[in-house]
Amino acid sequence: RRMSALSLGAFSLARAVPSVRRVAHRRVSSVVAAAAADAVLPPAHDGIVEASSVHSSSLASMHLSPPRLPPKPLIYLNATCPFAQKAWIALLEKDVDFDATFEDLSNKSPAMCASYKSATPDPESPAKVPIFIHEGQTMIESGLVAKYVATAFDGGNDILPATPAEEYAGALFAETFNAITPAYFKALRAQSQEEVDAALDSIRAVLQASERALTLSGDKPGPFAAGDRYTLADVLTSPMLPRVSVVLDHFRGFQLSKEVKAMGLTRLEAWMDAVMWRPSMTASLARAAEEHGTDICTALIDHSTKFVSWPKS
Ligand SMILES: N[C@@H](CCC(=O)N[C@@H](CS)C(=O)NCC(=O)O)C(=O)O
Repeated sequence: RRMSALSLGAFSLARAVPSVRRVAHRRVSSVVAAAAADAVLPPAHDGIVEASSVHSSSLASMHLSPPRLPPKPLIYLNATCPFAQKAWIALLEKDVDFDATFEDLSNKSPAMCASYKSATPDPESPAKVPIFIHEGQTMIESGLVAKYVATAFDGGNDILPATPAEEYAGALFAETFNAITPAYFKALRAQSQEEVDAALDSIRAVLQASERALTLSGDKPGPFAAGDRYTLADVLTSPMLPRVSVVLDHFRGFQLSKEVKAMGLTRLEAWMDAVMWRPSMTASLARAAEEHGTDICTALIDHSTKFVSWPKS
């Protein structure tokens, strides 16, 4: 079974993803093309190329090389990994000019493995995406990378919380909502209907608690995790939405938006719509589908098949 359309409340993956396809293609694939081309000399930034080419013959006669520009930030991604998408969304939100390498996780590149090895405190850990390299520093762990990106780059949207109160509200929501991740993997890895049902009940409890987290801080405005501004808390939570929605519907018959509606979780429903329509979300999903060579629903389902061994197909 393959789904071509999926809706999360007012958000429809089918509607949103094709509409941003062109933008996503231009933005991210030019980044990837640049990554392939920059092995010798990174593409120059505004104006500097011209300046150095004008003088290249005189520089050559003086045995000088044109000035080398620092390489762009580089991220190792996997198109359909939810953790990688957190770091990816942060880069798109901050409008960072970055190179991206998409990894096949069943056949990781030696460069990715070497980068991970150089950055992990755990020498036994398999290499994982995302890995981010900026100004000579190699960084791992999606939450840390997303926070680094939010802090280190000036451009784009300011996604840092503006006040300690905003930071607290966002973090409370993120901690609460992210309990969905282990429950999601339990639902996929379940070996019986009882285990599936227990995992789905845990997911319902997380959704209920997430609604409470959104309403606890008094009359804080929505629709985002920390209030009326999109912040890191949204970056660190929203990538699980398309997975829970598409993949659990496909394998376990769990319909996220229907459940949220039936449970009357109106703040959560508004949050889901707001974060799913974010251009950084739709663009990264569109690019992921393109990289996978399918529609986004098929891409997410294919990524997750490896976790499901019951019932045998
Ligand atoms: N805690 C890590 C988890 C990253 C992770 O598990 N990435 C998966 C892909 S979704 C991976 O690279 N797995 C490769 C492997 O385990 O061999 C983070 O948040 O960055």
